[in-house]
Amino acid sequence: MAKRALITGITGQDGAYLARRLTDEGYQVHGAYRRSASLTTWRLKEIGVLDDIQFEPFELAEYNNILRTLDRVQPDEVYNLAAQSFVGISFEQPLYTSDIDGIGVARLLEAIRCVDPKMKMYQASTSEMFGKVQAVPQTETTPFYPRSPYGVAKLYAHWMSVNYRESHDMYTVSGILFNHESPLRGLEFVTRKITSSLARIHHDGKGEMQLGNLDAERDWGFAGDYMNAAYLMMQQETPQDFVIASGRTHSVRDFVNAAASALDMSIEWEGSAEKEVGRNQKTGEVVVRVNPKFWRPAEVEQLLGDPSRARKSLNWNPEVNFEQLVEKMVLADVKNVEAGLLPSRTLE
Ligand code: NAP
Ligand code: G4F
Repeated sequence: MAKRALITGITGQDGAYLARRLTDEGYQVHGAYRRSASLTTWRLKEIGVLDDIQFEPFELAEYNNILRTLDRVQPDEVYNLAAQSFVGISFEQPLYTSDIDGIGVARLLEAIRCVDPKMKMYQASTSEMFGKVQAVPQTETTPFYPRSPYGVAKLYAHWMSVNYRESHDMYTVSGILFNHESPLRGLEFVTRKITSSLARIHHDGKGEMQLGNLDAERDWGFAGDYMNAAYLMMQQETPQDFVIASGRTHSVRDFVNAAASALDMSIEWEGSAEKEVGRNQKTGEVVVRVNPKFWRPAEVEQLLGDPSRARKSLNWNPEVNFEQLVEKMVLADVKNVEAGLLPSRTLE
C-alpha cells in the first residue's frame, strides 16, 4: 500500500518541491493548506503536482483542527513546513510568529502523540537559530543564538521536537536548513526580489531596486535539493537532526552581481552604508539603491553551514550550485516578465 504523507505549508515554496519528491516516490500526498480568500496553488501547478494532492484545511493555531486532520488522514509521515517564514516581519509580529512557529509545533507534536505516536514528524528548523554565530562553519553541535523573534520561535520548536523524541520515543527529526531558493521563492525574500527586479529592469531598459543590508552573507542552496534531504531524513533507521547547507557563503551584493551577470549586465558599486549605489556599468544608471527601511533591528551577519554529516549519513548530494541557482532564478524571471506574470508592484 502507498505510504501517506501530510505536508503542512503545502502552498509554499518547499511544499511544492516536497510534494513533487513524494509523489515521485509513489506517496499519497495530503496537502494541509490555510484557508484564505484565495488559495495559492500556482507553485503546485508549476511543478506539475496540483492534481495529485488531496487538500486538507489546516491551521496551526487550532489544536482541534490539527487533531481532526491527523485522525482523518492517518499519515505515516508528517512534514511540518507551515510557518510565518519571513524574518523581517517577525520583528513587527513577534507574538503571532511565536504562536505559529513555536507553540504551533508543540500543538502538532502533542496531537501526533494523542492520535498515533508512531507517525513520523519532520520539523522545518532553520539556520536562523544560529543567529549571532558562535562558530564558523555551523554544524549540528554549534550553540544557538537566535537574533529575531522568528529565530527564537523556531528554536523553541526545535527543542520541542528533540524533547518529544527523547521523552516519548517518537520519530521526530529537524532539518536545520540554511537558506534555499528557487524560481518558486516568495517575492519578498532577497534573492527573488533581486532576480525579479533585475529581470524587469533588463526588460524595460530602466528602473531601480531598493535593498537593505548588502553585506549580509548567506549560505544559499536550491530548494529542490533541500527537500530531497528532508525526505531522506525521514527514511533513516534512527531519527537524527541534520544541517543542510551548501558549504559556501555569499553576500547580498555578490548575489546582485551574479544575477546581473546572468543578464550580461555588470554593476559598479560606489559609496558606503545608506549612500551606496550600484550602477549599470554600460549606461551609468543607478540600478541598486540602499534603503535603511530594509535594515533589521538585529541582523544575522553571516551564515555558513557544514553539511558533512548529511553528505555522509544520508548520502545527500545537492545537484545545483550557487551560480546555477542564480541563473535558474534569473532566467525564470525573465520569462515571467515577458509573459506579464510578475506583479507591477510588490509589497516588500
Ligand atoms: P513559505 O513559502 O513562506 O511557506 C510557508 C507555508 O506555511 C505557506 O504554505 C503558508 O500558507 C503556511 N502557513 C503560514 N502560516 C500558517 C498557519 N498559521 N497555519 C497553517 N499554515 C500556515 O516558506 P518556505 O520557504 O516554503 O519554507 C518552508 C518552511 O521551512 C518554513 O517553516 C520556514 O520557516 C522553514 N525554512 C525555510 C528556509 C528557506 O530558506 N526557505 C530555511 C530554513 C527553514 P499560505 O500560503 O496561506 O501563506
Ligand atoms: O531573503 P531574506 O529575507 O532571508 P533570511 O532573513 O535569511 O530568512 C530566510 O532564510 C532563513 C534560513 O536562514 C529561513 F529560516 C527563513 O524562513 C527565510 O527563508 O534575507 C536575507 C538577507 C538578510 O540579511 C537581509 O537583511 O538579505 C538581507 N537583505 C538585504 N536587503 C534583504 C533585503 N532581505 C530582504 N528580504 N529584502 C531586502 O530588501
